[in-house]
Amino acid sequence: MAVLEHLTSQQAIDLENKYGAHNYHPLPVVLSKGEGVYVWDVEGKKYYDFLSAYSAVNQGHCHPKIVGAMVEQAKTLTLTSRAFYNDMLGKYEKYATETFGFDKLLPMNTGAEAVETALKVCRRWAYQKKGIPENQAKVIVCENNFHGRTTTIISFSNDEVARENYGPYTEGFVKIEYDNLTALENALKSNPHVAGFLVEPIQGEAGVYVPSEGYLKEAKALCEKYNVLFIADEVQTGIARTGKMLAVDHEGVKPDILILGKALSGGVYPVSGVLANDDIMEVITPGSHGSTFGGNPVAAAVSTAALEVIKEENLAQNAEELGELFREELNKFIPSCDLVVKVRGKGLLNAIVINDTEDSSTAWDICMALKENGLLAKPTHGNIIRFAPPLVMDREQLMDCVSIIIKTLNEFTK
Ligand code: IF1
Repeated sequence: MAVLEHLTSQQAIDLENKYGAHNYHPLPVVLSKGEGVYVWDVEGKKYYDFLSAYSAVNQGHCHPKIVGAMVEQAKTLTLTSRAFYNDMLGKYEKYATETFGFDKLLPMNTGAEAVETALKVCRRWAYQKKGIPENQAKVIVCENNFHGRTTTIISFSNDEVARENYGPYTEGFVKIEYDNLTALENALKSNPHVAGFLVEPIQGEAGVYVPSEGYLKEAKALCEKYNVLFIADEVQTGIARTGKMLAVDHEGVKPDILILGKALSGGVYPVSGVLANDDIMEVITPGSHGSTFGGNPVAAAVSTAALEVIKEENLAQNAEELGELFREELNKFIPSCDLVVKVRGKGLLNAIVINDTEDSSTAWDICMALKENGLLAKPTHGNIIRFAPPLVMDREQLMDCVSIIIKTLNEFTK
C-alpha cells in the first residue's frame, strides 16, 4: 500500500495499532480535515469538535491567520537554534510579555517542558534568592493534578496509570488537597524550605474541578506571606478558554510564574512558555537551561498570530457568554434526566457528571453515541465528560450542539 493512498477509517486505525505504540485509547474516529469548530472524518462525515485537542485549538481549526503566519515564516526561516539570534523572537517576546504583563518570557515547545522549566526556575530562585540550603527546596502540588508526562512531573502525580513502573521518582514535592487553604497554610507553616506552590486554576483532568471562589486569591496571599512562588499552570485554562485571557484573571491574581502552552499556538505548532518578572527570571543564565526548538522563528510567528486572533475576535468574551448559555441550557435539562448529575465549569471549559461510578464505561458509551450524532467529546473519567469546543463558535452553533447533547442523553436513557 502506498503511503499516500486514501485510507478508510478502519485501515487508518489498523495501521496505528500495528505500527504505533499503544499509549492511547482513542475514540474510533479518524479525522482528516478541520475548519473552525468542525472536523471531518475520512469518510467525509462532519462533526462538532468538543475537545479542541484538549483546549489547544481555542482559535478554531486551521485558523487562516495563524496558518498563514506559519506558512510565510516556514518559507523564510524555520530554525536557527538559540546559538544565534533570529529576527522574530525578540518581537514575539515583547508582544507576549506585554500581553500577559510580565518582564520576561522563556520560550519552550510543549506544556510539560514549560512545567519543568517553571520548576527549575523556582528551585534556582529558592537557592539563589530565598536562601534555602542546597537540595532542600520543596514545591507544594495538589492532589489529582495533571501537569504533563515527564519523569519529574509524574513523580508528583497520583494517577497510578500515569506513574506505575516509571520510578525512581523525583524528590522535593509535597502534595496537599486541592481547594483547601488550611492544607496549604499547614504545608507552608510546617516546612521552612518551601520554594513554590504549583497549581492549576481549574483542574482539567480531575474532571473540570473549579475551586471555591477566592481560593486562588487566598492561596496567592498565603504564598506572599511565606515568601513562596505562586506558579499557575494555565496550559489548559489559559488563552481565553475560561472566559478571561487567563483563569487567574477571574480573581485578579497575578502569578509569580505563569505557564502557558496548547492554545498559545492555536494548536498549529507546539509552542509553550514560562513568564515571570526579572527578580525571578534573572536566575536563568546562559547554559543553565535551553531547547533546540524553543523560541524558533516559526513558533514566534505562529504564537504572535494566535494571540492576535484571541484579541481581534474577542474570544475571551465569547467563551464567557457561550459558557453561561451552555450551562444554563444544560441546567434546564438536567432535572428531567436521571443520567446526568450536574454540569460544571467556567467559560467554555465544562464537564457533565454522569450518574454512575468512576470506573464505569457510561461516559465512554455516551461519547460513542455523541459521535454517531455528530459531536466529538472525550471522557476524563468513567463518569465525567469534558465539553470544550473551539472558542470561535457562535450562538446558533452552540444551541445546535446543546440539542445534539440533549438528544443523545435522552436516547441513552431509553
Ligand atoms: C495527554 C488531560 C487535558 C495540562 C496542564 C501541562 C500539560 C497539560 C494543565 C502538559 C496537558 C493534556 C495532555 C494530554 C491529555 C491532556 C489533558 F486530560 F490529561 F488533562 F488537556 F485535559 N499542564 N494536558 O493539561 O502539556 O506536554 O501535553 O503539551 O494525552 O497527555 P503537553
